[in-house]
Amino acid sequence: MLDFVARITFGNGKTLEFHGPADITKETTEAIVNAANSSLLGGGGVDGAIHRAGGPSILEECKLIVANINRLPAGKAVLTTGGRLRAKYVIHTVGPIYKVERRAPSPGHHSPQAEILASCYRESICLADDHAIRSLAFPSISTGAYGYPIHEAAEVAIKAVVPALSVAIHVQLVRFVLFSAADCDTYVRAAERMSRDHQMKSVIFERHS
Ligand code: AR6
Repeated sequence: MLDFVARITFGNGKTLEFHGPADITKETTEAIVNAANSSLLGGGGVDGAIHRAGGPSILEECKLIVANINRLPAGKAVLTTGGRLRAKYVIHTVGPIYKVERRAPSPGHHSPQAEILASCYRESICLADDHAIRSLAFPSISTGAYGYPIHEAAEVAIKAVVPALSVAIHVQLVRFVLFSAADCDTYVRAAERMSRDHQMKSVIFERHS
C-alpha cells in the first residue's frame, strides 16, 4: 500500500502531504486537528470520530477549557492530549459556517469567512509549534456539516498552511488527511495548480495515484 498520495517538499526541507481516503483518528502524526464547534463538547463528523476513538479524557479536558473561556471563537485553536489516540495531542479549532457570498471579495482580498478558515490552519500550526510538536494532521475543516465548498476550502487551506509551515520552528510535517478519494483529489489538484502558478517557491511535487 502506498503511504502517501502526494507530497510537496520545500526548499527548507519541510513537507506537506495529502493522504486519502483516510481516517484522521488513525493518524501517527504527533498531533491531529479536530474540526470542532464553539462549545467544544463534541458533535458529529470528524469531531464525533475523534472523541469516540480518543475516549472520555478528551472531553474532560475540553470541559476544563470551556470553564475558562466559555466558548472557542471560530478561527481560534486550543490543545488537549490525545487520550487513547495514537496522536499525542488533539488541537481543536472551529471553522466558519459557510454562507453564500452576496458580493465577490475585491481582488487580492479574502472574504471574511475565508479569513476565518485560514486562521484555523494558521492558529493550529502556531499552537503546535508552541508545544514543540513536529508533525500535524488536518482534516478538511468546514467542508462537512459547515458546508464550505471543498474547491474553495482546499485553496484557502493550502494558502494558509504553506507560509505558516515555512515559519514554524518545530513543525516539520503537515499532512492533510482527506476522508474521501474525491476530497483528496480536490486538495492535490489545488496544490498542483498553486505550485504550477509559482505560488509556492522551490518545491518538489511527487504524486502516487
Ligand atoms: N477522518 C478524516 N476526515 C473526516 C473524518 C475522519 N474520521 N470524518 C469526517 N471527515 P465535519 P465541519 C471529514 O462535518 O464541516 C461537527 O458536528 C468530512 O468528510 O466533521 O468543520 C462539529 O461538532 C469533511 O470533509 O466538520 C461541528 O458542529 C471534513 O471532515 C461541525 O461538525 C469536515 O467535516 C463542524 O463542521
